[in-house]
Amino acid sequence: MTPNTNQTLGEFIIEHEKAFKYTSGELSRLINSIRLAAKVVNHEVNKAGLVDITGKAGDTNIQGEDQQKLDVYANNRFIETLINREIVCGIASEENDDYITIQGQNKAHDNKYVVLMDPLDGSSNIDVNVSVGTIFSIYRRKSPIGEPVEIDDFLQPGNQQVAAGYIIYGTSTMLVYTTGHGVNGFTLNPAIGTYYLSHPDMKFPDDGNIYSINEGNYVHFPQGVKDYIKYCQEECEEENRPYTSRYIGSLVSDFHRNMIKGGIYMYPNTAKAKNGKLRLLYECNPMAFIAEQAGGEASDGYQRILDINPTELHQRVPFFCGSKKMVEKAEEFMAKAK
Ligand code: AHM
Ligand code: MG
Repeated sequence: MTPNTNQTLGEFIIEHEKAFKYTSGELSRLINSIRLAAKVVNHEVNKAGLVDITGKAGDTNIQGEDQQKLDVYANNRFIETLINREIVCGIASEENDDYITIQGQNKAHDNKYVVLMDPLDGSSNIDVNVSVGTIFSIYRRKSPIGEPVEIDDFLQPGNQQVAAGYIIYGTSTMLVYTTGHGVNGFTLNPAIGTYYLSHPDMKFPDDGNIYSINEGNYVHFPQGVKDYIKYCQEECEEENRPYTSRYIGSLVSDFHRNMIKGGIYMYPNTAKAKNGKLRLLYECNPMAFIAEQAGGEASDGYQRILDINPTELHQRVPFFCGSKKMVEKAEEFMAKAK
């Protein structure tokens, strides 16, 4: 079927709800709620440069309202939207210590999905006008409907995800998501507030020549990563090496570029950070699900990210994600140096 680039995200969701026979439309409504909250957050992120004019974060503005830091703002907007629409039974966020239990109508715990999210990833980049993102991950609860959610509803391996996606607040704002049937990207037309299908069926090139890693941590990297970086930098005309190094320091942006152009993103464990920096539940699992759905791979250096059994909400994990051949090559170096 030729993709219809005039199709809006709303139309796409309805069409695919029919095609994939989502049971009750609940997942569609949930993605719709995320789409809505993302528009509100986008509006605020776009004004970030004006904060100094209207009052710094933490201050009170002219109307007497508190100016919030943007990551707190984004967190509140997503949580409020999901709670108000009574669309999920629980939320876990990188910004909250514990998960949130949500009661539906009549104080019943009758919704079936939980959402895990990083409401504004890479937020340290906002001050310098670099793209940031929201990452979300959706699971079906394991506890019985009608009961309050439990920690085990959130501690599910990534291979149980029903949907995952990200919003990139970039030169244009995009929402990219998967429900396990490929990956589609929608670009926001800010004039009318509508997302259009701009990147249908997104695919990671099988191989690539971009590597993204914070090389400032080089001396603390495991030997396998040092060896792989050396491989990336070596001359080899047939294999298009040396590769190009590109690191924005904003996971969503680095991932998005690599998915379009072909590349690998790495945040390994270091001598200082034994499990790396990124969070399994809010960052790595959703990005890994998207990567695999786009034909890429995601690993902790030795095993598939999506098969890791989480033990705690804010668990960190080393992350290697991108074009299949590149991730496999990095794993090869990790195994050799073990
Ligand atoms: P955050 O969730 O505190 O924003 O941290 C996650 C971010 C990623 O977006 C990015 O890839 C990474 O941290 C950059 O870390 P570093 O500055 O250590 O390279
Ligand atoms: Mg983050």
